[in-house]
Amino acid sequence: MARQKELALYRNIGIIAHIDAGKTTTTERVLYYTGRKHQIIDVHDTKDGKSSTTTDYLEQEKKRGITIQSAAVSTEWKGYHINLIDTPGHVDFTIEVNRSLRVLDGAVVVFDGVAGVEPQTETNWRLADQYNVPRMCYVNKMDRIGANFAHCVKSIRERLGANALLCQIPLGSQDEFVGMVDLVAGAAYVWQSSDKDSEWEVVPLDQVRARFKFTVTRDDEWMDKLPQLRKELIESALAMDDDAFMHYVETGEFDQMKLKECIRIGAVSGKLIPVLCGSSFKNKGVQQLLDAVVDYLPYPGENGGISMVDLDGNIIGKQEVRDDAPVRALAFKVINDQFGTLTFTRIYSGVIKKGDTMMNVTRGKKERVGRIVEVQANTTKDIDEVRAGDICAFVSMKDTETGDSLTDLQHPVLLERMRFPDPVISVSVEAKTRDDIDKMSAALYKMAKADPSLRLNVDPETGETVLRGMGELHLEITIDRMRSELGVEANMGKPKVSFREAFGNRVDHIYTHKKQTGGSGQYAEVKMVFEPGEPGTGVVFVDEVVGGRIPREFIPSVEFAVKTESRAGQIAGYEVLDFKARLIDGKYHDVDSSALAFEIAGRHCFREAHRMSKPRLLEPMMRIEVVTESEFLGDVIGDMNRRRGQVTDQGTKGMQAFVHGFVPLAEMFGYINYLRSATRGRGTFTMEFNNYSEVPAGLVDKLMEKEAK
Ligand SMILES: Nc1nc2c(ncn2[C@@H]2O[C@H](COP(=O)(O)OP(=O)(O)OP(=O)(O)O)[C@@H](O)[C@H]2O)c(=O)[nH]1
Ligand SMILES: [Mg+2]
Repeated sequence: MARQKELALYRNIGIIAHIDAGKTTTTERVLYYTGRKHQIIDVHDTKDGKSSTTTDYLEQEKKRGITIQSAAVSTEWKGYHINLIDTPGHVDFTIEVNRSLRVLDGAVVVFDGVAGVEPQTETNWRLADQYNVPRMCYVNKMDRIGANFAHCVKSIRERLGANALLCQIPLGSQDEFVGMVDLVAGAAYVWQSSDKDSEWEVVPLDQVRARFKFTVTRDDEWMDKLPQLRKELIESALAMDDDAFMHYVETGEFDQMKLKECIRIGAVSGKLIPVLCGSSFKNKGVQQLLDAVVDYLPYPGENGGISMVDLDGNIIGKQEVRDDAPVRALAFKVINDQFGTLTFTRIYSGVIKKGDTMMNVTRGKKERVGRIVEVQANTTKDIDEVRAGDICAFVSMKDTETGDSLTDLQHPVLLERMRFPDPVISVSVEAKTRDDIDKMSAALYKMAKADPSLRLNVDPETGETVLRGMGELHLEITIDRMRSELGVEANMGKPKVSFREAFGNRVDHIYTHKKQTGGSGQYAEVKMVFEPGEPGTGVVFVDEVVGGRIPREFIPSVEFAVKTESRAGQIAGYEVLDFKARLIDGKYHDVDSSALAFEIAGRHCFREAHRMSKPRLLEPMMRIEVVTESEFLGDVIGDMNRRRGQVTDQGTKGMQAFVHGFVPLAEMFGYINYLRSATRGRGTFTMEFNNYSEVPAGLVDKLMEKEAK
């Protein structure tokens, strides 16, 4: 079968934002206006458990009114094929944003028109920077009391450092919000009502000032500035094309198509960030947003191909997004539900047909392609083949996990890896009933497989099961989903901080493993140097043995020993981060040396060296934002200091005050209760992992004692 739709008619788009900005509400409108759904369900209508929005369908999402996992849906708009991923805003589920951005070509960043840039907007924006994803901004909730477009644009420019290109200006705000001026088209769109099927009237730009008068002064002032704003838009956009720009400067004329083309060049290259506005809830601006997605965000491959890497992650080449090339695909999400396993996959090049066999290069295993489906609103549609640029789900794949590279059998290669965030908090988990004991480990294993930001450990000595994750909510939801989806009930212990350890000083150490038991003995000697590394450098093993002082075949055993042993440091068994281990010399015996003997020597050498190095304990340091009424700010700051926190910034945000700072996670359990009582319920906070920082020497024992309880 030939290609049905050319690549230029594809858009793979993510919706990202801070919690509650209106991503799911917007997605729901998109599905309605693109004809995928015949009714709109609102997030707050779902708590009865009977209805759900398309993308928030988990019991936990409905109950809490928040998105927990990203969901991919496909739809059509004006002849374009759009794959859309609605992501969660809550920081505990940041893995979902991460993996979505990894496979998307463009993103719509949604803002709450009252709040402007919020902490997770910033985090997600930086993630999109890392993955090089072009984006545009949609200032939603213009109907809310306190909505302030100017404030939002200012925060987009200042806090995100974005070169915001104002393509739309709202017509009024709050209950006066009736539509928007489209500076590109040179016309305003005015809705008759907030009904989902309400039509909009097109008003020529030169009539707008005379026709609209708003009671909020700042809204009204925008109307005076329209001619100037349009001029600015045209100039900034045409600057992308020298000829068009010169022509405009000389004659004052420009071509409308050219203008859009220039905005597209700017947006696709990331030089310009188009800014739109609307109210998804009041059904204003969503169709225009879709038009802008099509007009300004890139099609697959428009920004270049996908990087291929060697086993160490070094880039070895780029694969163009083309059908007539080897298959290159990346699995980015695995869902287990009543239909079985769905493996969501982005295809970068080649064609995959039902019945094909692919290579999972990450795991070195073959995978047969049984069914291929496209997920639409509430159904899945079977398809026979997928091509370069597509996003689809494979049904019932056996071995493929998130982040795995899939290719054809003839041309295996790894694609650039996904980065997974590090879990900072842990809980012990205990099955509720005897019946559940056996089922629990299998169930938790399944949950952890689907969510790479979860880690599962079973202590071999005590048999205790420990689950690590991104935050209290993340772990709570995991346990609750295990109950509702897999029928296994468990109790969670008190959440604990996931500390880390590090080497204090450089240590040179020799360890000799010698054992004589009857017949053959064991003998291995290693001489190693351990040095603390810079944060983020990981565990580096260097083989510096010369002259065959240790036979080649035994060296991997030493490396293996150091790497596995570093998972439990000598202070209290936490993972040891960032160090370099150099194997510089050693001794062996022709008969008594073996891989096992060298492994044992490596393990002991690591342990003793770590102990001797004056090891340091590291704790997760969190970036926090608290927003509350100004009158409570003093108390909140005082409390933050008592929690060993450090304030970096404070100020006002609309009618409220905010404080930014860093606090150790160890001091933050139950913070929500403190904040509620200290601010009479009028304070909110968001907190996310920033870095690992050294625990002050005097506190190590106290913290470890607390943890042991
Ligand atoms: N007034 C107003 N409320 C809105 C608008 N859009 C969304 N909301 C409301 O804001 C709340 C959050 O909306 P969601 O769509 O769940 O937000 P989200 O960004 O998906 O949130 P998370 O997925 O949890 O991060 C809901 O109560 C919506 O009804 C809007 O345009 N105006
Ligand atoms: Mg949502």
